[in-house]
Order: sequence, then structure tokens, then C-alpha cells
Amino acid sequence: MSMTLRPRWARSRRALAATAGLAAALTVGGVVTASPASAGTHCSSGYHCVFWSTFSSARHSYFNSDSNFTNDTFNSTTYGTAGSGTTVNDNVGYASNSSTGSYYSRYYLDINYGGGMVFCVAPGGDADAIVGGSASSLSLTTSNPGGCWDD
Ligand SMILES: [Ca+2]
Repeated sequence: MSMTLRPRWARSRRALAATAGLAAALTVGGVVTASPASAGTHCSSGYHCVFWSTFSSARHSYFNSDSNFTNDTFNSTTYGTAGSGTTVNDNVGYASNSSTGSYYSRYYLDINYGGGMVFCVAPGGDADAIVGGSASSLSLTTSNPGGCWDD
């Protein structure tokens, strides 16, 4: 009895995993909204977002770590135009995290992850009262750095 049940269970697990993988692939373009558990404010599924001022200003979305914000601009006006075209470096107002891989966003004072961590955002979290915007690089980690914005 149990010999026939176990393989059937294993097959259904594999099928589930394949379905989840397909769903993840489809959300890469940012069209599909994330599940509530992993969605940061105004940030497409899978991305780590920074805003010029509030969540209703120009945005830049990072999909991976980025060692240098000096060559990035707030290039999305989906949720607001204020700050559009401004360099991201040292101008981060708010930030949000819509990671689908349980990645924390760690923001550093200097480029190349130098100068120490300024702040971090947990998966699904919003940083909506950042003191100073002096972030210059972003590193992703699945290890909780501690003290991150998490709601
Ligand atoms: Ca960059």
C-alpha cells in the first residue's frame, strides 16, 4: 500500500515545482502582481525598488545587486514624475522590496558595497522614512542582516 503511495506523492511534488518555476518565469517582466507576502509598495514582482522621494515619485528598479548607483537614474514614472531623470546615487528617498527569492536588499553608503550598510529592506518590506538618501550600491542576500525595514 505505502509502496504505491510514495511514488505518487513524489510525482505530484515534482509537478508542483515545475508549475511554480513557470509562474516565476512569467513574472520576470513585472506584469503579474506578486503575492501579498512578497510585494513591496509600487515594486514589480522580483524587483528591489528605490524612489526619489515617496512611493509616488519617480522610481528605479533593480533585479540584482548593483555596485554603483552613479550610472542609474530614476527612469520610471509609473507612480509619479517627481525626480524623473535624477541620478539614483545619494538620492534614495523611499525603497521597497518585492523579491520572490527571499532576498533582503542591503544599501551601502559608498559604491562597491563600501562605507557600511545604510539601511536594509526585508522581502515584502517598505522603507518609508529613510533618514538621508546617501545610498550608492545595493547588495542582495538571503541572510537577514538585522534591523531591516520589514512591513
Ligand atoms: Ca548601477
